[in-house]
Amino acid sequence: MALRDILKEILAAAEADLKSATFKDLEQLKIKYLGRKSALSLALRQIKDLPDDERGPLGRLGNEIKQKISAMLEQFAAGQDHIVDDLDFTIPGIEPLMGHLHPITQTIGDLIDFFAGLGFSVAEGPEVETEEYNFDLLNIPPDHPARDMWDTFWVSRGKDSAHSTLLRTHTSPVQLRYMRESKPPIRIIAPGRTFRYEAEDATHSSVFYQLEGLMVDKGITLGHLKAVIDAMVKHILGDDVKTRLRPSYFPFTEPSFEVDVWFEGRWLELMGCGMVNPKVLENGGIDSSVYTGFAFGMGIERIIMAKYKITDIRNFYGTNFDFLKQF
Ligand code: FA5
Repeated sequence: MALRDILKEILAAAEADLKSATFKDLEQLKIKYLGRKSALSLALRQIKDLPDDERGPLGRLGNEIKQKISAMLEQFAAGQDHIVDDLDFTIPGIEPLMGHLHPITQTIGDLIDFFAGLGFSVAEGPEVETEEYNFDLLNIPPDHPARDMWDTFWVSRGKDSAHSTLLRTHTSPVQLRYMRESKPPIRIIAPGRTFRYEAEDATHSSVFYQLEGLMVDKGITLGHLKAVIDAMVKHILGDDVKTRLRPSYFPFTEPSFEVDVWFEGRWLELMGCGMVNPKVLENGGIDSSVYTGFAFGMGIERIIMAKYKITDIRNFYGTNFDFLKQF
């Protein structure tokens, strides 16, 4: 076959191949038509041996065909339709990293479920609280030394304690907010964030969570308080946990106690508790000659620390994924 016809056939074959090609054939077609060992390259090599009068026209034709095929391949490569045709968007990609609830949130959820089983519902109060609710109504007047214990972050100073605000130092103000809105029998828990201006260390954070509990009814005694706390602590820490009830003082309970748990060779304070001071019941609009009640306020991080043997509370507020991933 004459060289001219061979060249024309190569072009026709390239056009036909490209018509039925898909994107993944591109590399093979480049090799087939433009590669060093392609029919086109062989033909072009033969041209230089032709007599002078044929070499010129055939050389030009050969180059034109080569450029045409290159242009066709480039155009084909640029055709996005072919690329999209070949992509399967339903193939699963790299598995995304799944997050989960923070251990504090998990524990609050667990405690809400536990207390729901005992007939307690959940109450809430504001994190920016008035001085009146955080202190006065809880029987902590302005000159009371207990205020030093709960040195705090003030937000605004108003004309009186009802108009001065602070970041609440404990969840106990929720007791008053709830009592003033409802009548006994009362059975609530109030989990939430609390704030104290204090030096941080392995067991103290200036932002931490408490879970408040309040039960008010006729005939509530210290026995009820002990039974509820015992059941809660065993629910979280297991039946073998070693705890102690230690006499203490809070202006809003009488008598008052602290509950400690044995942790890493020492007693770790878990919560304060006691029988609601009659003055506080009256401040909540409840007749203290008819009703009695108990209350407690537990540090949520502390009970998680005891459960998982976490020795530094600051882990809860960091972004150390090795720590957080374990829960
Ligand atoms: C109170 O806050 C009382 N409102 C508790 C209470 C409620 C007593 C109802 C009686 C009746 P206290 O300051 O002891 O008490 O704090 C209670 C618990 O919060 C502590 O036992 C501890 O578990 C936790 N806690 C206190 N301060 C911190 C802190 N800086 N970081 C982490 N946890 C803390």
